[in-house]
Amino acid sequence: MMEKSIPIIELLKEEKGPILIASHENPDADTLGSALALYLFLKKKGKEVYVGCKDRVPHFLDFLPGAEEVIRLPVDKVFSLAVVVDASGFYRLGAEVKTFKRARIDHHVGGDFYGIWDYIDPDAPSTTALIYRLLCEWDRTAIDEDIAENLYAGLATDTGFFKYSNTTAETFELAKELVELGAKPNRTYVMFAERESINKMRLISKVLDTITLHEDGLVAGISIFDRFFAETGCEYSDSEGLVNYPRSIEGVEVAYAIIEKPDEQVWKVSLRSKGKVDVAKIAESLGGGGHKYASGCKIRANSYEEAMHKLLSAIREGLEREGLIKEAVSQTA
Ligand SMILES: [Mn+2]
Repeated sequence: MMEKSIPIIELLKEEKGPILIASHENPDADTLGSALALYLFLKKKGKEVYVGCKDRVPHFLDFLPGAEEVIRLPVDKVFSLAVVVDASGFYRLGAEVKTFKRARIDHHVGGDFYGIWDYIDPDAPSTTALIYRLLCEWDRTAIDEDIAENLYAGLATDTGFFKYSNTTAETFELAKELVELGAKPNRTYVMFAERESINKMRLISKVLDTITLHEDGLVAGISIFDRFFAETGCEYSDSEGLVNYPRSIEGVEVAYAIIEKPDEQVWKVSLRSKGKVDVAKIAESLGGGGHKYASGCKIRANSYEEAMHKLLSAIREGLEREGLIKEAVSQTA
């Protein structure tokens, strides 16, 4: 491999002050795995480093090495440098951070730019893939089992355990290297897929009752009302990944999950594409963002019906853009 210089490495190497590595709110394995891997590595390098997240580490991520060291944001401390990982900007932290310098490591398209130190590659299958590249350039021998486990967790989950269209030969190459460095694929899978609670099963049951098809079966979605959490003893984080149920239906191109968030007075939406439709564009038209195949946004509306109307209109426009359905005008003509 050619010698590359990644500016963020120089910035981190030179940093003498306190560093914060921050994951986005409602963390998933890629953001937290990235944050923890970088945190553990920098700690080994003798840096004064902290790893932070607005939310408590959810049950499904509590096995990630170093998870118990995550501090809850916001904090009073003023950092010299803060790095946000796997997020399109600091606004995705959901908490204020006091810092002199900001940087971003991410694989989302678009988003905020903080300077030449930002390390962004939308072609990377996961942000942990970028962190791995970065750590290899710095000192591959410092990547221990715990770091490898965090990196592997982000790679495995962001590729749907090597099933999604972002899975390439390079993804397996990377997975192979991480396994050689100590990641344990079976353990990771068991931790993610076989630690569900009975409450979560009851939540899934309620959510599956809401499955609806639209646009002649090209679109399917679920609605998750706030009362479902209280009724089943689940938390908001238990809704993570449920969008894969409507996605799994034959013929569906776009899947959505719409989740009531009364505390923020919004409806949170997750969008998934099976390949033909760019759901990042749909999310952007609603003020959100993401990748071509996975994106999200928040819809402000006075009622569920109003939120659904906004969402389905935006999805319809997305289908029209790809020529999957004819524009409404020509249909009525
Ligand atoms: Mn990611």
